[in-house]
Amino acid sequence: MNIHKLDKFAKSLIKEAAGKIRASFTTELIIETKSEANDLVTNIDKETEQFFIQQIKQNFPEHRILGEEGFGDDIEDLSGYVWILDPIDGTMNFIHQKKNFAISLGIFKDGEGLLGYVYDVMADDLLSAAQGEGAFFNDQRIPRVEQANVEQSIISMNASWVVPNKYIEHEGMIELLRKVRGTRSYGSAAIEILYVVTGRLDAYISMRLSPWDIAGGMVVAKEVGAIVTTLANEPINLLTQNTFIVSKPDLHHEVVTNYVKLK
Ligand code: 2AM
Ligand code: CA
Ligand code: CA
Ligand code: CA
Repeated sequence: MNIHKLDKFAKSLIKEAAGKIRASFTTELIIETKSEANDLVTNIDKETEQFFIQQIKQNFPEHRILGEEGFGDDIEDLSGYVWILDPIDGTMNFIHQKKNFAISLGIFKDGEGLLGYVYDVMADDLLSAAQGEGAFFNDQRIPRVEQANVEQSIISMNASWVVPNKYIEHEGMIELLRKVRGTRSYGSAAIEILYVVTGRLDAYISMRLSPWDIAGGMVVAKEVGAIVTTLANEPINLLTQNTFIVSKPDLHHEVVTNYVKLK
C-alpha cells in the first residue's frame, strides 16, 4: 500500500464530505439524542459516516472502519488497516453554532498511526500528518511544539471538570485553573487537539473521550512532539474510552504529576 496514494484519497474524501456538510445548512436537520439529553446526533452525522464507509469499502475492501455512529465494522483489535472516523466531532456546535466542528480521521496499520487528519469544516483548515513525515496545517509544515510551564499556559478543558464530578478530584483542577494564564473550551476534542498541535493552546484535558474523537489528532500530535496519554499517564487504548491529555512535554509532566488526582 502506497501511503501517499492513501493520503491523497483520504484528503479528497474529507474535502468532499465537508462540502456535503456545508451544503446541509440549507436543509432542515433531524436531531436525535443518544445516551443522554445533551448527547446529540443528526442525520448529517450519519450520512457523512455512511459516505466515508461506502467510498472506503469501494476502494479498499479489505480495510476496516471504526466510526462513531456505528455503520462501520465491529472492531475488537487493530490488526490490518483500520480507519477510525468521527464524521462530525462537535455535533452540538454543528447544531447550535454552525462552526467549531471537525471531521476527525486516523488510519492505522496493525495499531500504528499511518495517517492523521482533523478538518475544521467551517474554517477550511486541514491538519494532517503522515507517520515520520511531520505535520501540516493546510500546506504549511508545523514546527515541533515548544515548552511551556503552567503559569504561561492556556489550557483547554470543559467546565464540568472544575465542579464535583465522578472522574477527578475537582480541587486539583481548581488549583490548576488558578495557576494558568487562561482557560478555554471549544466543544470539539478534535479541534482542541488541532489547537495544541498548532500552538494556539498549550494543553487540552478531558475525562472521557472515545477513539474516534482522538485517533486523527493523535497521529498528528506525535509528529510535532506533543505528548498524548491518559490522565493516569498511560498510553491511549484505541479500543475503549479514555481520560485524555495532549500537551507540550514539560507542561504534560507538571499537570499530570501535580494537579491530576483521578478518582
Ligand atoms: P461529538 O461531538 O462527536 O459527540 C465535547 O466536549 C467533545 O466531547 C466533543 O468532541 C464530543 O464529540 C465529545 N464527546 C465524547 N463523548 C461525548 C458524550 N457522551 N456526549 C457529548 N460529547 C461527547
Ligand atoms: Ca457524538
Ligand atoms: Ca467526537
Ligand atoms: Ca461525532
